[in-house]
Amino acid sequence: MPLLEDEMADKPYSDFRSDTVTRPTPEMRRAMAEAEVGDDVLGDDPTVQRLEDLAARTMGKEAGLFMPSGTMGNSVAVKAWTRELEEVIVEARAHIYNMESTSMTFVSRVTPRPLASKRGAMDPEEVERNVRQAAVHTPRTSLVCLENTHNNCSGTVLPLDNMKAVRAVADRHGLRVHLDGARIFNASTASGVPVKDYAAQADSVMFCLSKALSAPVGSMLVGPRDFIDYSRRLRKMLGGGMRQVGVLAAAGLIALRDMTGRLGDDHRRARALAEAIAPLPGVTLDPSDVETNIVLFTFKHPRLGAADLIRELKDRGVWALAVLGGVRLVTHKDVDDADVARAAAAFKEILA
Ligand code: TLP
Repeated sequence: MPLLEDEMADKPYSDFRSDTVTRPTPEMRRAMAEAEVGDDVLGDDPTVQRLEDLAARTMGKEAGLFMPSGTMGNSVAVKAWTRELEEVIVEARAHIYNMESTSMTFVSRVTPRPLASKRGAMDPEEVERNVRQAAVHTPRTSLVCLENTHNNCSGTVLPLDNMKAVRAVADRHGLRVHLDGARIFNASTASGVPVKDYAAQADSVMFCLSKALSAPVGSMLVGPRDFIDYSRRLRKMLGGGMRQVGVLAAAGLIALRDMTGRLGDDHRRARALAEAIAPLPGVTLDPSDVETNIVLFTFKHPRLGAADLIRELKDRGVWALAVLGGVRLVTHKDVDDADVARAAAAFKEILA
């Protein structure tokens, strides 16, 4: 297939596993081919610098840092904000706690303190009750991590008021706040709250270019300049110093400039898909809980397990993913209304 043609024109399957599966747009591929580059470890890559500036300005922070992945962005942020013998308050289903291969304990040697929540939003009073002072037996709490949208709560939007209340608790106790905003533009699209207003509740924000925004690789970490300077050293220590990485930053610039405006389509399709499958036997799902692009449901069926359902779907050209005891389908740039119709028909054929 020619390089710049629409790769998704004639697809043999509909891939709902994640919004990470999106292919770069033809504009991205062109920009990548033509990117002005330099050695970014030596501070010479102008395209990376443009992206880091734009990311920081977009979020209302002093500085930005291009990261190879969201996981590294979160790991570096936790490492930069904490010291050993400290504790981090996280929501119990948070990605940073459940799906980043224990990076918090492995890289930062801190203890996570997971708290239950209502659809991703921790109760600020509960957060306050769990703040601990250093003592001979106990770690000191130094950081709170938030996630917006909340992946494992079906892409729910963390309400701005909830974030403000947690921020107030953090301020009362001298804690830092890190926001895993992998899908912060989805949150903003769904709620109408500007991303800067969410970012203002956190000291640092990680957001992904490689998910709903369709860049092939990359995430951004933004925050105060001294935090970013230190994070740059931590990124190098973890092996994330990249050389002529302007070829990737070029796609990231397009992701940030051009790809945030279309997310409402993904949200509409996710809701339509949820409405089609919610009534089917075995599916526990309230379509009104689907606020953005993630449809996540528990599946209990007399004849089929979740793995059987995923296999049966795949046989019909519909790819879904098993996550944290549930089944997940995610909408994104490379699935359209026809893909949603194909998924709905496959579900009905298997379950109705
Ligand atoms: N999430 C991935 C998988 O890990 C499940 C996905 O397909 O949703 N924070 C959040 C909220 C995320 O959803 C993810 C990726 C990350 C961080 C990590 O980003 P990457 O995959 O770039 O390391």
